[in-house]
Amino acid sequence: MKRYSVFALARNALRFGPGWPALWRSPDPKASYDAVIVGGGGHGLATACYLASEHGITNVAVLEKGWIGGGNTGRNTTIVRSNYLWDDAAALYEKSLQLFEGLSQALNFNVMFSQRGVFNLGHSVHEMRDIARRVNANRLNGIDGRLVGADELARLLPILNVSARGRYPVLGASFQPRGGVARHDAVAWGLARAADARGVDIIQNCEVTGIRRERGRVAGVETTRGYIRARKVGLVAAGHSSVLASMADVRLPIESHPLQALVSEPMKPVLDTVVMSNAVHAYISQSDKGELVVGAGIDSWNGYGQRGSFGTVEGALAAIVEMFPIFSRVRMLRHWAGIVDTTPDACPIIGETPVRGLFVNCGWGTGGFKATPGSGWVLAHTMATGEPHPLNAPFALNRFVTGRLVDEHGAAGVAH
Ligand code: FAD
Ligand code: PYC
Repeated sequence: MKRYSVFALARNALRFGPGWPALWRSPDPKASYDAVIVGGGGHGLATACYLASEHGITNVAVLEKGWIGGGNTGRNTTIVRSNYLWDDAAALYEKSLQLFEGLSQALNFNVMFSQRGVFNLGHSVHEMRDIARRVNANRLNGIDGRLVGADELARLLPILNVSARGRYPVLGASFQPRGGVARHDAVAWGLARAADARGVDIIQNCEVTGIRRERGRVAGVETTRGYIRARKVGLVAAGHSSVLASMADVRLPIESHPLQALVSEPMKPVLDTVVMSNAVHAYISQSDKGELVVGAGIDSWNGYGQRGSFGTVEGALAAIVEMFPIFSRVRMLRHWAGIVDTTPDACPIIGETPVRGLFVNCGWGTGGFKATPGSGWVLAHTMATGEPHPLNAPFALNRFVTGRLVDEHGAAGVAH
């Protein structure tokens, strides 16, 4: 087996050599497009991909100030699940999970979606009641999930410390078997390749620096590579959304916070599922390379530094070690942060802004990786037809005026 893979590697190296084919072109920007997407993360790429594949709109550019997937898409801990409390949010995340289930086939690109199940732990009677309520709501919505008690958890996860003497004893959990993880880079690369194949121009190192309007509607974007005209512009820039929207005098109820993660040295398989704990601000899975992937809660202050603070990861690791004493001597290799875009109800904002032709898709905060295909699906529909898709209609910007919020802080999975 080992010999085979070494030979296969050598054969491919010789076959492709330095001329390994690029997955997408690198065109110069055109003067004008039917639609411009600002932000080459997973959500922007998915939007462009579905604009082309589902709506036949192919004269599209994705403008990315850095490199494809270099924002939160390439910085997240890749957890995918759809166990949200309220019907509107559950439907949107469940659509995305279903798209994930067919994504490798649809893109002909292995996004390594691994449905290894996701546990959300409860550490108090109050939390267990919330978890039970969420599991019941999920089941009424046809979403898989069940409640697991501490005894069953101890059997399913023998390395988890369920002792009643812990500082935050584990009383039980919800379990979504269809949840899991996917390879974040592959999601971005597969979507980029599919969009490019349909004619979408993916333009990296192209920062949007201004948004021009004419008679109340969007006319185009100023960029570091010149002015580009477009009558439809989608802002899909996660933590930078409010900065971009302000270029068109649109005010978004978004706060940008660093969110951190870190990985350990690789080790033999020891954890075959995903474990999250909102109360202790920590979650963990094991990558296919064997690294433990650990995440923390947000840094509570606003910021744009993609570093994060030491105190936050120290707290997360203390919690991990209490829950998994077996990991107490594991060495952590590297850590980083991404800038997440949090909203007052922990739900996204998707739709047209008061500026005609200017759309936003943001506010996914700490939990938008799982939504990548679903978010692109609904924004593509909204931009193509000028009408929200039924799945994103509840997530319009004006809910912060009408007060029809969809509070998903409990299901968001990461403490805010
Ligand atoms: P991004 O991938 O950030 O893409 C936005 C792009 O816009 C960036 O590439 C940026 O460079 C570009 N941009 C910004 N300004 C401009 C400009 N002026 N001009 C041109 N381009 C611009 N979610 C989950 O579901 N599960 C998880 O396990 C999970 N874990 C996370 C862990 C961490 C540490 C972090 C930081 C986030 C996590 N998330 C998770 C959240 C998730 O990563 C994001 O919600 C999601 O990836 C957002 O995707 P996006 O495409 O909208 O944003
Ligand atoms: O939304 O599931 C989630 C999540 C896990 C880690 C960060 N976000």
